[in-house]
Parts: sequence; C-alpha cells; structure tokens
Amino acid sequence: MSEKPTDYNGPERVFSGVQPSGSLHLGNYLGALKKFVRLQHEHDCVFCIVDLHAVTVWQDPKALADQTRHIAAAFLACGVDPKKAIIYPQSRVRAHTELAWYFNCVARIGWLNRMTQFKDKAGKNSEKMSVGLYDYPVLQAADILAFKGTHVPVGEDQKQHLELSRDIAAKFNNDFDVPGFFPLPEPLIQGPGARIMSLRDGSKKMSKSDPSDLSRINFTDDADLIAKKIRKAKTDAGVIPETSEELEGRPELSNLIGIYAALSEQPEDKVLAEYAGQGFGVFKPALAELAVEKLKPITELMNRYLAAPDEIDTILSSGADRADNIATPIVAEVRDIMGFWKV
Ligand code: AQP
Repeated sequence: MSEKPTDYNGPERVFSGVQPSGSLHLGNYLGALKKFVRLQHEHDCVFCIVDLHAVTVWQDPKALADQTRHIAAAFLACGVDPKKAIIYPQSRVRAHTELAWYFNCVARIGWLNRMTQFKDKAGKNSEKMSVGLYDYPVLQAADILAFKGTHVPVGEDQKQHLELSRDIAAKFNNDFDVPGFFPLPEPLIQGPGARIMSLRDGSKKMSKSDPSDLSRINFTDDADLIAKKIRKAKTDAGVIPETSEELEGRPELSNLIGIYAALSEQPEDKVLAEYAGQGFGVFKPALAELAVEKLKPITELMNRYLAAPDEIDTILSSGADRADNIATPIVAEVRDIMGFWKV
C-alpha cells in the first residue's frame, strides 16, 4: 500500500462498506468484494454492511434485516474470513451516527453541493430526496474515520466521496489544532474491475438501481440468465481489435473486455491477443462461460450461508462488538477534542 497519510502516525487500517439495498452485481464483486478478500490477508480490515446508507432511499422494513444477511452471506461466500476481518452491520455501532453529526458541523454545504453522485441519483427530483441522501458522503466520512481508516478499497464511483472524507479529516485536524488525529484516507481504486459499466449502455456504471435487470449480472442469476444477459449485451458491428488503443470509442466492447480481463486475472492486452479478429459470436459465449465459472461457486456458497441465518447473525453480532470496541473510544476522543461537557 502507499505511504502512511501525512502527519498521521497511527496504525494502518482498511475500511469499506457495501449497502444492503438489493442484490449484489458483478461491479460490486470486481470493484470491491474481490479486493476485500486479498486485503484481509495483509491488513487489519473492517468491512461494514452500511444499512444506514441504504435507508437514504426507501427500504421495506420487513426486508432490510434479510438484505443485511444477504450481503453478509456474499462477503463470506467470496472468501472474507470473519476470523481475520471484522464484518458487521453499521446500525449496530452508534459511533457512525454520532461522528456523522460532528462532521456535519465541519463539512461545508458548498462541498456537498459538488457531489456528482447525489446529482446523478436525484436527477430533476432533488427537492424530493431525503436529507440523508444529500448528507450520505458525510456519513461515509464518519464510517471510515470512526475507525481511523487509512485505506479504502472502492470502485471508481466513490472517488469523489473519498476526497470529501479527506477534506473533512483535514479540516477537523486543522480547526481543532490536532494535527494527525485523523488520517487522510487513501482510496484503493486501481486495478481491473474498478469501473464496470452497464451491459446496456457503456456510458453508465453497472448499478443495483438500474431499472433494467439486463444491465447487470447479479450474484443471484443462474447460468442461463448470465448467458442470456451477455448474449444481449450491447455491442457494435466491428470485430475484436488487437490493441487497447483500438478500444477507444467502443465503450461497450471495452467494458466486456475489461470484465473478461478482471475475471480471468490477466491483462486486457492478453485477452485482446487471444480474441483479436473474432466476432462477438465467439467472444460472448467465452465470456459467459467464464462469468458462470467464477460466480457459480459464490452463489452456491451464499445460498448455503443463507440457509443458516443464525450462523450469519452470530458472525454479525460478534463483528459489531469488535467494531464497537474500536470506534467508541475514537469518538470519545473526538468529544474531548471538541470540548463537550463531561463528568
Ligand atoms: N459498476 C461498478 N464497478 C465497480 N465497482 C462498483 N461498485 C458499485 N458499482 C460498481 C462498488 O461496490 C461497492 C459497494 O457499492 P454499494 O452497494 O455500497 O453502493 P453503490 O456504489 O451505490 O452501488 P450501486 O450498485 O450503484 O447501488 P445503487 O444503485 O443502489 O446506488 C463500492 O465500493 C462501489 O464503489
């Protein structure tokens, strides 16, 4: 990992979160979960199921707890080991909401007004969106910094939010004259799979909330559905080129090649060398076969975990206790720094 953030001399810690707001897709897997598994072997890792973020848009109260278990099962099925990394639901650790309030008083409205994800999600309806959706990046800063998280594995869509977390950390350290109290968290974005695009539109990211199910490959899709979605994926009339430069201006093809490269863990150039000159009639079935080969064992394992919800609950509950033990003293220090009354 990169050098320790400026002025901060504490230990390195990896923090990341995933929303329990629907079925996970290939973008979540390649952009986040696959990285979690690698990082847990080398670092102190905290992986949070961010249910407080999920409720910034409507969530059915009858479904939310199960959606949380669903994400936990996905973590476990991908290979996140609860003996190594901490896995827990955000709402069980009060430090998140408390620190978010303090950070609301540090962050500036102008900073939030620049957040493109809010603009994308709200569209023309920004007046009707929840205050929570607008404030989402401040809660995200609190999530990371309640653990003094130094490194944050995320997809490219989260880059701007991470910059805001750094700004909040820096302003807090400066305003209260506590240099190095909070680290300036570094995003871990690079690598294949950082930005997986919709299968229907190469200019939009693959997303849970896209109304078209054909736009994404879900963890819950079976082999036939995966093959159908890849067969129907938007492409152009050309053949597969020899070099990455020739993918320029062909976003849908570029996305499919990127997915193949990320799943097969080889450079794009190698994939192109293998398929150069071929049409989609050859490439798409090969991609479908690869996607099924990688996702099927995860789905099967996930279903086994989901059949034992008590086991998941035990893991989440013990993860929440461990997370609380780290975050609560850090937020108590913040209270002291800010000068709140105490006995
Ligand atoms: N298309 C993507 N490519 C690469 N990484 C992605 N991530 C999300 N989409 C892609 C990364 O997955 C992690 C968890 O994301 P999340 O579920 O917490 O929230 P999100 O980024 O808002 O994901 P969605 O699918 O777009 O959800 P909706 O539609 O509900 O907003 C993050 O690290 C994210 O970067």
